[in-house]
Amino acid sequence: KVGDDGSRGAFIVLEGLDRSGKTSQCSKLLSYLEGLGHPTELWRFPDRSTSIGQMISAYLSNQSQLDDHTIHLLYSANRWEKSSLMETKLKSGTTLIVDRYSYSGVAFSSAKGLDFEWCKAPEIGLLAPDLVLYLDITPEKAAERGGYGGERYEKLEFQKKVAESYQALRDPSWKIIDGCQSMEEVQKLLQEIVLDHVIACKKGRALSHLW
Ligand code: NYM
Repeated sequence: KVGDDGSRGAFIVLEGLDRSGKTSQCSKLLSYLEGLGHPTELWRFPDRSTSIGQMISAYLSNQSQLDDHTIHLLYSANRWEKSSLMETKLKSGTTLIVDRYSYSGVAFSSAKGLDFEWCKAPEIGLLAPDLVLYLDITPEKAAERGGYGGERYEKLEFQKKVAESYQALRDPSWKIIDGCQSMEEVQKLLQEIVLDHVIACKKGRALSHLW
């Protein structure tokens, strides 16, 4: 079985606005990599299964009110509480496909007006992904897709600010994928890039930390 040879898994993050197609693409990537025999798991943040995650979930569904700084730190704590397990999985050869990570944390909170550097600070020292895939779609296109639920943030005006924050966070290593293409076209592009990274990580590329 691939992964039993001491090589590590790849840490792959998908980012984008709400309704950019991340979640569907993540599950397709999981089937693709599993089909090729690469041990793979699908993760997402916020991870609503923990007690911190449940506080986040209550906040998102407007069942609780929290100060912007407080919820920001909870999102970060939710990543920290999972970080040692993530590292163990990666080192044991499992590739992690992760739906949102620290970039969502900074993009959404700074869109509310919180200081950009302050937003980045609690993420310092978390594992850095090997690859960030950004599904690029305009806020207007995302809104046209419909399906914004009743959750916080799912409003056109706010998503425009989130898009600007993502723009400020982008670095040249990100792969920007035009998210307006068909689901199949997007998936085909993602598969090629992801497979390259899975292979590079197997060959022993070192894990690093944010930022
Ligand atoms: N979100 C997600 C944040 O505001 N900060 C974070 O750190 C993360 C990981 O949670 N609208 C926001 C973005 C989403 C919302 O995520 C719920 P999802 O992927 O829709 O379950």
